[in-house]
Amino acid sequence: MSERLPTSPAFWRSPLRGPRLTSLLGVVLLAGITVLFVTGLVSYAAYNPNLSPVNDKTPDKGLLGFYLFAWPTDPPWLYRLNQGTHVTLGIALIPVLLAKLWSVIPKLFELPPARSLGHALERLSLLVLVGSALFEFVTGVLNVQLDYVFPGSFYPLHFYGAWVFFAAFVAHAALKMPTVLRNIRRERGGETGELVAPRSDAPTSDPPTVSRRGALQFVGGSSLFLLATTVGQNFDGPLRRTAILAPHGGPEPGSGPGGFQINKTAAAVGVGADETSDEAWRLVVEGRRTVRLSRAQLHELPLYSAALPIACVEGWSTGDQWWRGVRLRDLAELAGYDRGREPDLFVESLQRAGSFRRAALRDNQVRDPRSLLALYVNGEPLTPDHGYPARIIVPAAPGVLNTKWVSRLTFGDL
Ligand SMILES: Nc1nc2c(c(=O)[nH]1)N[C@H]1C(S)=C(S)[C@@H](COP(=O)(O)O)O[C@H]1N2
Ligand SMILES: [Mo]
Repeated sequence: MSERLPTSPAFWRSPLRGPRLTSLLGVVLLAGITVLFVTGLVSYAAYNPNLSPVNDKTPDKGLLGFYLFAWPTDPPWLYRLNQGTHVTLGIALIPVLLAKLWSVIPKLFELPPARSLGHALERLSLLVLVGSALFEFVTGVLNVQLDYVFPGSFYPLHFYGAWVFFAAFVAHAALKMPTVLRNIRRERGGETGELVAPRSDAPTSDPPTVSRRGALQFVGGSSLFLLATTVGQNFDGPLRRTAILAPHGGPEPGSGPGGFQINKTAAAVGVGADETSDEAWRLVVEGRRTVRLSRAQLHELPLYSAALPIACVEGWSTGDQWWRGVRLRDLAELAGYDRGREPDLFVESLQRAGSFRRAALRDNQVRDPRSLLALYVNGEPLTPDHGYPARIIVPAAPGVLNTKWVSRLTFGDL
């Protein structure tokens, strides 16, 4: 067999590639990806997907939706922590994933394709594993960096991809665990950076250009670099500016009461002053009865304050902002629902096109006294970019449910 073909073991000449490296990287990924999977499922539940078809256009999750639960409103930083962990960890694991793929590349090209049925299944599961892992990392990063480039919706793609991946991952980890443990125990000598004798699966290695320890340090260093340049997007002030690799989700917000991160500006979604002025804008509240309110009339209702963050699915979040406005449960009462019997809520924005102009909230979110139709933030009227004249803010909810430029609230069971 020619040495120039990738199907020949001799084609892959790095002596670093070997069971110990593969196993160490595998253990790191086992732990990291388990956290990614769990925080991902939790994040999906936070999005109220089964208040369909409003929040998710592919309502029928069937069996895979078995675990969905009503997302709580406490603690208020719940989504912020969950999503910050999911995105930051996912980005930091990229070098580990790439190194792991590099370390097993020869296996993907092995000939003959299958020696037995068992071997065929193992290779098939490896293909599914590699394919779906790449799919999840690529869709996740694209979503964060390029702002929902997907046809249809990102959520079902990433959600189904995660389940395909996890099935292959569990099978793979179970099959490989005995080998992993053996490799890590047997080759302790490798820890000093010495290379153990060439193995039979790397018969014609080139001389090493870095030690195995050097390679691991490179991978770990790359991970730490990504972590250090991403994690700042979860904080305010100078720390936020360290997030040089994170997309800032919009223009620099500047300073002052509205000086915190903006997802989409009013200009970007075509919401103009002609529609938001006090003369033009009316809030329509529907339910058992319909009420139309101007901004001045909203001020005749009791106003309350709540300190709550904005936490985006893309992994950035702000610290607590001081919101002030009308309680959603008071508006439910205006729409004819008794206190304590608040229904779900469908929210619509002035925005006419694009994503996130509508969202559905669950009854427990409507009932929480901190859930507001906010008119003010940090002591000033909302800025146009943060949703003037009125926006939703709900404790612990993903940013995407906090609709800006609200025009209509429809109370009722969804
Ligand atoms: N009408 C409307 N509301 C919206 C959005 C939008 O694009 N249009 N973006 C949502 C998303 S994804 C987030 S993270 C928050 C961001 O709020 P902020 O821009 O005030 O920080 O607003 C939400 N509300
Ligand atoms: Mo968002």
